[in-house]
Amino acid sequence: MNNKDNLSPVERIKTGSNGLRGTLKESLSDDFTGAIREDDQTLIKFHGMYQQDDRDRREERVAKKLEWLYSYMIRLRLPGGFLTSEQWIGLNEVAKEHSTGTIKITTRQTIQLHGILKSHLRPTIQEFNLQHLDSIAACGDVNRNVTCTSNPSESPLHQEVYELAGKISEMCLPKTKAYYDIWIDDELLIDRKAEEDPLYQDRYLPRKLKIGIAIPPNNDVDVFINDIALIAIIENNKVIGYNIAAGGGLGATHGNEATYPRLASLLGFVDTEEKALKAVYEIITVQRDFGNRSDRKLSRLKYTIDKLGIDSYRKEVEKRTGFAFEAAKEFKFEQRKDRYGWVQNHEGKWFYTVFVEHGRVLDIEEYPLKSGLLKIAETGKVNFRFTCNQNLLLADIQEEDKEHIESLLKAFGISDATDNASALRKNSVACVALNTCSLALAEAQRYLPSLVTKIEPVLEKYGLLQDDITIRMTGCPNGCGRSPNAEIGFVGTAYGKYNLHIGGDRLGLRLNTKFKENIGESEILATLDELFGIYVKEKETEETFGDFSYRYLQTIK
Ligand code: SRM
Ligand code: SF4
Repeated sequence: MNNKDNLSPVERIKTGSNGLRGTLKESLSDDFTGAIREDDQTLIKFHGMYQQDDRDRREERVAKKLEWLYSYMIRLRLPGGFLTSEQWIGLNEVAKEHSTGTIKITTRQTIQLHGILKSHLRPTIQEFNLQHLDSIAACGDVNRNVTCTSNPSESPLHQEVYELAGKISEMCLPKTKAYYDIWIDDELLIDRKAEEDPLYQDRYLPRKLKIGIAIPPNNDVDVFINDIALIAIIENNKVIGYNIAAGGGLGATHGNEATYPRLASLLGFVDTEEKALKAVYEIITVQRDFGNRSDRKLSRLKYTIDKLGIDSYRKEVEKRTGFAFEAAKEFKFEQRKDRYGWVQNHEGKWFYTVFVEHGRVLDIEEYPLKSGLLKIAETGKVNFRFTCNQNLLLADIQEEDKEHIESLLKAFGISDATDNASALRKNSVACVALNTCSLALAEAQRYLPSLVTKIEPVLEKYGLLQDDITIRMTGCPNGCGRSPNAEIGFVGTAYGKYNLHIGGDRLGLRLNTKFKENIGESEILATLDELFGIYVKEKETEETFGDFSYRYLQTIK
């Protein structure tokens, strides 16, 4: 447990925040600046928002003696990543009125809007509220958006597992009503008793916490990167329980050897949903009580587990739940990618997975994706689901509506864009990075598409264009685009420079290793050319690029 004298400044901000209210109301009504007060910048995260600035315009603003161009990003809480068509239409309206207009699908199955000015924050949240949407706890030192295998056609049991994602999200919501108080209803009276929070108390967690649920054989959620990972175990077409793992997380800091990416370790199996919920709850309370509150770089659950040891952690959880984990059950993942195009589920409903490059839903002259999706939503015949690979599914389409949806997909170029993208492009993920992310050292979502265009001819030369190689890029080592468990991972080091990592596996079960440091585009292309050449010559039958690279790395050590 923590020494009270040695707490990080964020700890003081949380405990002194009056239930996450701080001085947010005062900050919002200060018209002299587009920013909010420093402590409130920490608290606003718990309400699903980040203060950011347009980094492309910093120099221009400073030259004009203006403050940076501050704006806010809002992230929705959408456990399992689901919106009705009505909500999608509402989201389009909000994006148009209050943000840059681009709808960003994140790597955790939800939506972000960027570029919202301070004066637009309350109207944005109020309009979301009318759509029954909120951003509570989408960021901050609490449980984040709970992810769940996205494609319902994958299993008749999807609904049950998806509902568990919602239950976990509800169970882990902070009890404070500050969100409603600040953003929606000025008149709300603070009821301290009702706001008592046995899970988070008044100090919340030492750091963010993430939970994901996978339904084998699909690991599209990259389940082992989560602080808490649940794997549905299915026998005779029934969910018989969940394997539970803990301690995943991908972030690290350049030059700080004490930080590292890690995949979750299996704790064991529980045979009921009730036990799964209880286990999740107590894994969180152990992290709350034992996590590092002095050094935020070492405060994620993965470090607590490595400090205590997995067996001690398990024992402490079992002491609190009152039951023991059973030995983990066998399971097998067979794929991590999204199933693009049409698939039909056991009830005869149709699903179409749209390829959305890096989750950016916008209109560009030659590709009006956003208008097309809006038109499709306006039919009222689809639901929207989001994937952890930053794509979206048009879901629950009846047989009689399929032809109409198909014609709209064609008319707006959406099915062509999905069909014609190379396998490498469809397996690419990039984080936001510049121009909004304050931590970015290099570009990611604005650069990876053009880099892929340059890698494609290299792959073609070796007959690999349709190989499902996963390629991921992040603008810094925090891993938001999950580059540490890609077959090819790029990690930004400086503008135009990246560390190149190889050797991750295709299913998300092995982290990659740094192969080249701080290289620019020409060296990236030359290195990949050489590696692909060796791969086609030396690979074993059916060996993926990731598995080959892993083996290759051992031989050149
Ligand atoms: Fe992330 C911080 C964007 C998924 C690890 N992440 C950030 C911030 C908020 C930057 C900041 O703190 O100021 C980025 C905002 C950029 C922007 O302008 O929007 C940001 N993270 C994202 C998103 C939007 C990337 C995307 O392009 O999709 C993803 C939003 C997910 C969501 O909906 O909740 C996103 N972030 C991830 C993931 C992947 C995942 O969870 O599947 C990771 C790696 C897994 C993990 O958590 O370890 C991730 N983000 C981080 C970290 C490193 C945390 C650590 O403890 O190691 C930071 C930095 C931090 O927290 O200090 C970070
Ligand atoms: Fe920003 Fe780094 Fe996350 Fe990319 S990986 S969004 S650059 S924090």
